[in-house]
Amino acid sequence: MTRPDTVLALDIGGTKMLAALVRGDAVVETFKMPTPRGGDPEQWLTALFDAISGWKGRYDTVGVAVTGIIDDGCWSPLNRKTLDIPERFPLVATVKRLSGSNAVFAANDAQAAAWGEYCFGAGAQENLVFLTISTGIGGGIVVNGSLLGGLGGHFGLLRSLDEDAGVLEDHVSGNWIAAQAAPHQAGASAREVFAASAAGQGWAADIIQASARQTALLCRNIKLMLDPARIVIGGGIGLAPGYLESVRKALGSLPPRLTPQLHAAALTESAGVVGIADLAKRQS
Ligand code: BMX
Repeated sequence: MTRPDTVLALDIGGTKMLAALVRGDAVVETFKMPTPRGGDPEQWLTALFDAISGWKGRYDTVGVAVTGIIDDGCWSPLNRKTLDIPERFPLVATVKRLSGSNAVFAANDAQAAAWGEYCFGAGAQENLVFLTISTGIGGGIVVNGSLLGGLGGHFGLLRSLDEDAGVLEDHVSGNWIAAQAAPHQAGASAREVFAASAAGQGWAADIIQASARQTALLCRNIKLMLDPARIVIGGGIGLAPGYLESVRKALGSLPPRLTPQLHAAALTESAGVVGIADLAKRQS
């Protein structure tokens, strides 16, 4: 028997794909698999729905949060280094076919997580900016109870005046941390870099501090641009042991009025599925 209050929520990021059955802020059941590095979204989604085929009949509405941008139900990349997908993949139509549901809503992953934290997590119903420091850097902005859509919050794609420097996330996030570690520990993942730092490896601590300094500068600039009551930080890097403290230290001594108030994401990796589930229910 279908539970009308149960939503199938998918969160597809550059590193992992998470499927969850969600009721309000409660995650009832989950399934997680790595985001394949090859193939295309059609194959990835087919594999994901095959894996959760036992959930059929337990949901009506489907919410899909993805890294990248959604326009008219179609999914496109903004930074192929974060996830290399074709332009304007027909995401909503594909999920409708695979799920058998006609109530499918898609949004950017970080915007969905921002909404989840605003409604049920560390947002406390105040104006907030959410940052996920993960494969890339994603963001979401909630102002006066409304979530900004479209490109809103795509802080990872900010550029400096140095045209050759590329985009911000290519100097901060998980992909960058792993690339910086290569000369010290071949093939090390960002998670392994944090482990090496915790084990006293100075090279690893230096990489993490360099990332944290960039994130701190981003938070200072967000405070000046949007003056959110709080900046909620999530993502595999953002929630890694010691990272948020490193960002706070890197803020340095700012006048209190200019100091961003940083909070760890309360919903951790569930923020995206909880947020997209609520957004999808509001649309259906
Ligand atoms: C990139 C961009 C954003 C995304 C952010 C975090 C792509 C594919 N993604 O800036 O849309 O929110 O990365 O992505 O262009 P994640 O996979 O780290 O959650």
